[in-house]
Amino acid sequence: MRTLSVLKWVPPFARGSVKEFRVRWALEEAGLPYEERVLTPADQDAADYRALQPFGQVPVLEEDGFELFESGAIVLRIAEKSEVLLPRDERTRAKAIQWMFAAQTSVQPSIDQVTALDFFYPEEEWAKLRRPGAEDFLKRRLGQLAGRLEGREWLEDRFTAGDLMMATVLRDLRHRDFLSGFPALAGYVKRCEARPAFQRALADHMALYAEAAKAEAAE
Ligand SMILES: N[C@@H](CCC(=O)N[C@@H](CS)C(=O)NCC(=O)O)C(=O)O
Repeated sequence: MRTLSVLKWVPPFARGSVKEFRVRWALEEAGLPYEERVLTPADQDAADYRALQPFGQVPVLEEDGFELFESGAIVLRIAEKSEVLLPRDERTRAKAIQWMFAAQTSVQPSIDQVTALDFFYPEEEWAKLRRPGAEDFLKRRLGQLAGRLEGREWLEDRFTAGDLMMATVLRDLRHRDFLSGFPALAGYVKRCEARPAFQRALADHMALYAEAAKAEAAE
């Protein structure tokens, strides 16, 4: 029995970016079935959930009485069970794990700076002053990553969990057209999104919010 914690409601901009999504995608790539544990805000605050995830966040993956939080740690655990995500060769595995860390620590922060301004502080004066610097830094990072992907299909010689993590990070920019300035990145994200496992995971993730989306459209 395998259960993934998910949020009952998130605002429209977050749909498709909630950190449980990358775990769903990894589970689909690995062919591992799972059920959802759907959390309300009260569930997130409840002592039993805080015991599993001290910050009350998703995802938590529960597997046969073993619980793990942090999406990166969970994806790595799943990847260790599937050659689709982590090659057997020890050095090739290390490279894939290197990219998982790079996505979360070298790329994600530059994206988070911009998305925080866009989603949470769109009109604040201080945010308007901060935006050009944050965007310049982001474009520099994207340019460096695009350099790596120029002429390559994946970050290494084949798709791995490193690509899965990098693609979920880059997708956080889809509300703006940053990637169109970097064709190597835009094409890379499209290739990742075309994977059947990605499509299945996204459909299941978005199904959670289908009712809310209908109600919002009717407003
Ligand atoms: N570093 C954590 C971050 C998890 C996280 O930020 N989860 C968000 C959704 S994307 C969440 O649960 N937010 C609800 C909250 O903080 O109350 C991970 O990657 O698992």
